Amino acid sequence: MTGPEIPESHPRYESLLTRHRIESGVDRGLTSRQGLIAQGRGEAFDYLLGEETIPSADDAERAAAAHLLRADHAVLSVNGNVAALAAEETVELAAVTGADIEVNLFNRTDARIERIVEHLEAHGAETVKGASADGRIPGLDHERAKVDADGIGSADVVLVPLEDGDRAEALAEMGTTELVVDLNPMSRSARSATVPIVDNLVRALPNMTDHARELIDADDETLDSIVSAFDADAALSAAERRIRDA
Ligand code: PTJ
Repeated sequence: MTGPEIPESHPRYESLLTRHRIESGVDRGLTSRQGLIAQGRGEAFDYLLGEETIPSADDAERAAAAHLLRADHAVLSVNGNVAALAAEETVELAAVTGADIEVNLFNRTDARIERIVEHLEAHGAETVKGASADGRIPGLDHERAKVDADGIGSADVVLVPLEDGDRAEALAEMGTTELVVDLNPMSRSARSATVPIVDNLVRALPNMTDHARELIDADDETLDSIVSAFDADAALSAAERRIRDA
């Protein structure tokens, strides 16, 4: 997976490894070619953030874990970049929090949905939604609006990593609590989120799983207090400050 050309001693080894995973995702028909562009944008922000989980992102990941644990019906949305970068980590977070997994693509094709479902199953997912597409996100054109009625269509909490701003806003307008992972604190996706997580997906998901494991026996009162103590505007400002001061 690493490719022989990346020595572990390289100072940006992790970043190059992540890039290689996206390339391989495109080659395997999991990731769209636009996913390469999204990756490049993400890398630039991650470089400025110091390629680490900043304290405000850790707080957001804890708040997101609390939301997932107290949800009636949580769904983790998976696109082509998420499948290539963090299939196993997604399956693990779903297992710990009891969330559903749904493949939900911006550039939707049935073939890519099918490949991503198989890829997630190969990484241990038992049920993966997204193929039936019998629900709609209101206010979007046909292909981008498709969701499963018993998945994202009826979820009270949805985790949407690396989402297009238009769709993130439309999802938020459905009244669902939206947890967004996006390295750009100025993106419309991050700004429309209940919990914006300004961190690389490859760090954010395992950290959310760690928080969820730690909170698994917490009572509703404790989870509610973590959720209400989280301040989305403060988290976005902290990330923007870190980038500007880089
Ligand atoms: O697989 P599909 O068809 O659903 O398409 C998915 C992409 C990602 C191509 C689509 O949603 C898209 O075009 O997204 P955008 O508008 O390019 O936005 C992607 C956002 O994610 C940008 O703000 C990037 O900075 C950010 N990003 C990229 N890589 C990561 C990331 N955020 C967190 N972790 C990353 N690894």
